[in-house]
Amino acid sequence: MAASSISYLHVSGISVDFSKSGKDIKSAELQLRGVQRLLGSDVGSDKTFHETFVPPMKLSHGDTFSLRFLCKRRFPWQNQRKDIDFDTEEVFRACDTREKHEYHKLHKGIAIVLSLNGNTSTEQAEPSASSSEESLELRPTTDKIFEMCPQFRILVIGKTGVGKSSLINKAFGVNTLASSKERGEADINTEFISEQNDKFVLHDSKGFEPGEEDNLGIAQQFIQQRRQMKALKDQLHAVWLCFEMSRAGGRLLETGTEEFLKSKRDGKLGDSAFIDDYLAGQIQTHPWLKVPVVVVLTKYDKVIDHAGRTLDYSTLKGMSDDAVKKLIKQRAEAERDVFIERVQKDAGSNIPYATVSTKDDHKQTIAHLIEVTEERVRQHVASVASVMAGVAQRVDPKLNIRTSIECAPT
Ligand SMILES: Nc1nc2c(ncn2[C@@H]2O[C@H](COP(=O)(O)OP(=O)(O)OP(=O)(O)O)[C@@H](O)[C@H]2O)c(=O)[nH]1
Ligand SMILES: [Mg+2]
Repeated sequence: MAASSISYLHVSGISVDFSKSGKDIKSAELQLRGVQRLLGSDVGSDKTFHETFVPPMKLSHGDTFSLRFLCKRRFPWQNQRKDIDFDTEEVFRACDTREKHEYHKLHKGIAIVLSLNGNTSTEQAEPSASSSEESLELRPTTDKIFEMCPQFRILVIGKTGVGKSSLINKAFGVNTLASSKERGEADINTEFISEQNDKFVLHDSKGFEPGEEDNLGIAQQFIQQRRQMKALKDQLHAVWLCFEMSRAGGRLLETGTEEFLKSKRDGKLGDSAFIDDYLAGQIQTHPWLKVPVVVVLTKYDKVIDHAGRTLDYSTLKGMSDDAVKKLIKQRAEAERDVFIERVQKDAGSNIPYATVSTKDDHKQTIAHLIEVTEERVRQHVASVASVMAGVAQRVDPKLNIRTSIECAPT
């Protein structure tokens, strides 16, 4: 079968081996058609990591597809980013010629293997079918999150007008939220329950604006209280920390936000000194304590608009529309990277993030945020299950101390 007859490929996984590169990679980011995926949460001492994509990522001809590595250096300020571009057509050809559907790439000693779904080679481009499939693929789906959580409880933090309600509406398809308290009394403890989906519970915090510093302590205490609740349905399954880049750009983050991110990085979101005494050293790494915070950069369409409006048109002569679009995208991404680097300075480089827009032509950004969130929720639910199993077994005394502290009611 000729490569040109393959309309798209499914990329179902990636393996990276950097043991022979002399580099120390701490995380990676895969970019496909402007959608990013964080990789490397399991970077092992053997200097390899693997990631499986469920559902697989769809790769079409002409897609921009790249991998970015963040490498550790001796000093944090020497951290380095390395970008590797994939030649999409080469990936298609590899799938066509290899018996095993894999694409291998070696870049300065870093061995990368993409697993490609074997059943894609005979799929024929059918314009109407492929466009409906496209919209299906891009339709954000939160089904898996609701399957994992008997009740999905999310805390959304962000300034007034940042786009929290619009985002919740788009992502979860809920727009009428009944409050557990009388109007006017709403605070972070108020449960907003969706009238369309009673498995969805929202807690809202207006962020840590100057003059509202108390909100930081309140949010930390709230997260701590929820973490210690025994029933999975009462726990907090995700925190979305929302920023509007176009408004925050150029300024430093508010002190409260910085502190929140630092406390997240240090595993200290509400941890008591009592736990610190007992678990010194282990606390940072225990997954139970990894409050699933995702940094959400809202209204990304405005960042793209701004990047377009501020182009120097005299330099664009002779460029195709596609080349100009690519340039605008690169400028927007550069702005995003500056912002994210600032956030990572406080939160650590492994903080997951997503850029979103609620505009209809940016649906894939919401789908990506849901994917990132789903991954974190899965880790959280699995760690709760393992701690509960530890309590039930009462085998390992060290584990017992840890689990009984963690499960203790407030
Ligand atoms: N351009 C653009 N506008 C957006 C986007 N999301 C929301 N908005 C607009 O931003 C304004 C504020 O959005 P909301 O969703 O009400 O913001 P909020 O964070 O819930 O605000 P509070 O409830 O006051 O805390 C509305 O006019 C929205 O239409 C987006 O992705 N792009
Ligand atoms: Mg709102």
